Amino acid sequence: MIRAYPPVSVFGVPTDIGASRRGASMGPEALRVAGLVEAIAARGVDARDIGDVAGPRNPVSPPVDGYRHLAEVTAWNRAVFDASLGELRAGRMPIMLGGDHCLAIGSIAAVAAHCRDNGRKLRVLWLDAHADFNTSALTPSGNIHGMPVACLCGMGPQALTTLGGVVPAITPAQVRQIGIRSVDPGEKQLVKEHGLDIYDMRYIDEVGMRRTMEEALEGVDADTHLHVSFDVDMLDPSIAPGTGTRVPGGVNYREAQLIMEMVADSGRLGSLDLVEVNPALDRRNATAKLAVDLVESLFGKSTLMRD
Ligand code: 6HN
Ligand code: MN
Ligand code: MN
Ligand code: MN
Repeated sequence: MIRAYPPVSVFGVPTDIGASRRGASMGPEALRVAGLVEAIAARGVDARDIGDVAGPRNPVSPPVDGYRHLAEVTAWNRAVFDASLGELRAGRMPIMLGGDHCLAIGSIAAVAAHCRDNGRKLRVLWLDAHADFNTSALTPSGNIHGMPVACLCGMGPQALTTLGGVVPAITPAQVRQIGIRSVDPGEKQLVKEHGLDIYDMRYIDEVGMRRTMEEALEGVDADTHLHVSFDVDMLDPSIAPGTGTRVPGGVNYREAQLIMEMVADSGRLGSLDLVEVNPALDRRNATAKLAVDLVESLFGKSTLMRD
């Protein structure tokens, strides 16, 4: 299948500011070393590495009022918002290399703003072991990488919920979560209240990844911008050990490929986050290499004879 992709701009966000485990700050370099930009270019896409955005150092301090490093998280997310929106306005597809998952607040707020400006629909595929729907009152850790979906849906500190100007940036109805298997007790309640659409591991076990993806992509049409937010801890830790919050029982290699292949087939991929790669916990860059392999599929490389 021949598909045309818009030109791509890859940028790194070297910080672990939203996590308590250090090391995701090294994710962008690990992904570059694994050949991410070259792999996308090899798909016939105009792919450019525009370097890293900058932000404050990690002060490694305890949570205050339920948030760890709120001021620094805000600064990093402003930088991500600006970079993402700049690339979108230039007609390019932003690929944000984290960094931890709190950075999706900035990238998705930018995508939402861009979709509003252009009258496009937005669908967010949240690929993760976690729902990332905590609030300061519910969080067991104070880590803001456990809160981005809630923040984007208008629940969170004002500095983060207002990042893109319009509050909420997105609604739960625009989100589909896949691979989920670790949700905190209070978070579970909030997820139910807001009707977040979650395809958890049990659902994937029972109906299979093909039907899961068909359902997650239902309604995606020519007017839809598809944003994929890929937290590598969605993958089973046996194939993706290099990440800070590993949960057993994750998505296997073939299921992950199928996710990416079906997104590619939709032809609607508009932006991507690649987050939570932690080289300090990895084995010979295996997790970054696997992420690159999956991104190739996202850009239409099929393991079958469909190229
Ligand atoms: N991630 N639910 C846990 C917390 O601390 O809120 C884990 C969050 C992990 C976040 O992996 O992006
Ligand atoms: Mn996450
Ligand atoms: Mn996660
Ligand atoms: Mn592949």
